[in-house]
Amino acid sequence: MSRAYVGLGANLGDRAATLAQALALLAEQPRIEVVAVSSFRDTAPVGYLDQPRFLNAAAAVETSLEPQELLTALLEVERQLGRTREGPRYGPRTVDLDLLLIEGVAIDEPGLTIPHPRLHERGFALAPLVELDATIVVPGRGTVAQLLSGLETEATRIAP
Ligand code: PH2
Ligand code: MG
Ligand code: MG
Repeated sequence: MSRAYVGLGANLGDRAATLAQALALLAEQPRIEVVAVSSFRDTAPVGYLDQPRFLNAAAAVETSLEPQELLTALLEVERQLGRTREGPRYGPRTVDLDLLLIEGVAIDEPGLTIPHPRLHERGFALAPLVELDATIVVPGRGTVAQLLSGLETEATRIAP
């Protein structure tokens, strides 16, 4: 069994209902057990700014799936919730499930990079992970708590 962390986001429609449905569908997937869920956070959009605010969360899962199979299961949940992929990169979406981390796993292949390549710089992904377990390590970068506090320091610095 592997412990993995999934990031969830939504910024169209009833965001909280969508995240709740996504978590329920995730728990229904074969060989995936959802063991913890963070609170839902309202966050400012990152990367593509002209879009509604997001609701973000994270889930800890135990799985016997291989990484690529786990990714396929996340895409299946997105598909079940009617996710389409038109529109700009980083643009609005009814639901987004991202494979953020798998304990002890580093992969860099086309279509699958673990840890998620932008996790360390995204407060909306780090904050729910800190809530689940502040000691989670992003390989080569530090704990999620260290990474998040670095971002907050940057954001609140006034001078120089
Ligand atoms: N997801 C993105 C791009 N920007 N911003 C926030 N606040 N939350 C997201 O989940 C998000 C984003 C691409 O997946
Ligand atoms: Mg995403
Ligand atoms: Mg995604």
